[in-house]
Amino acid sequence: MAGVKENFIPYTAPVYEDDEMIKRSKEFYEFLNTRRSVRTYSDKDIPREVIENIVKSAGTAPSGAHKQPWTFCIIRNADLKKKVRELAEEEERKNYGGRMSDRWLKDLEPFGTNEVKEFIEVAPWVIIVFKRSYDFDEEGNKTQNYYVNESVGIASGMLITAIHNAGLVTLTHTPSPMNFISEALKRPDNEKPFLLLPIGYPVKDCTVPNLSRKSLDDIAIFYE
Ligand code: IYR
Repeated sequence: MAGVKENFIPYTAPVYEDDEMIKRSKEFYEFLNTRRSVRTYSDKDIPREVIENIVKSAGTAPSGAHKQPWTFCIIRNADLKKKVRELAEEEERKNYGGRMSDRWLKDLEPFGTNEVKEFIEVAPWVIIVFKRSYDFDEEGNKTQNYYVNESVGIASGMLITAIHNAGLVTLTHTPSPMNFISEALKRPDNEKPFLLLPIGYPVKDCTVPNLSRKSLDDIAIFYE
């Protein structure tokens, strides 16, 4: 039949009245606005099922041609966390010790970051998000993925949101270069490390930098 596409199924999204929509969107914003990047973690464990649900949430992200070009490496093993920490710190020592420009180091001063990445070892779980630059079909031929950075960036945002929703905290750590992680986790050549996120509870008496967020006027332009 004209206009009916094969392989399509009916879909209905939840629908709310305007008042309810305003309330829900406001509450969700207020909830997300309580999220902070946390650098100091408690070692209190989190059930694996929570981590599984968080990662499944990230896996609902849209992706170019629905290729889902991501792999989430999820580490609880203490030896592996220690190894990743050591290797990350080795790279970060080079970054903070000269690879980053003076201006960059100055921009980071308010956050008090440095080459010490204790959170990788202390947080009960560490997720390393990999992007799959390409894939393989059943015959082993290379297949293409599309908008890989956009897709994996969106999935990572949803991962962070799911972590916050569970009442847990995280931080996006970007050790650079990250090739050491591929080796440590024995990942294949088509996967490239994208982000490292510790997941846990904040340490008791945790503090975060006193930051403010840009206002709506600063981030949005309406064309009505
Ligand atoms: N990758 C380093 C440095 C760093 C860079 C930025 I931009 C930050 O917002 C925070 C840190 C690190 O993870 O320490």
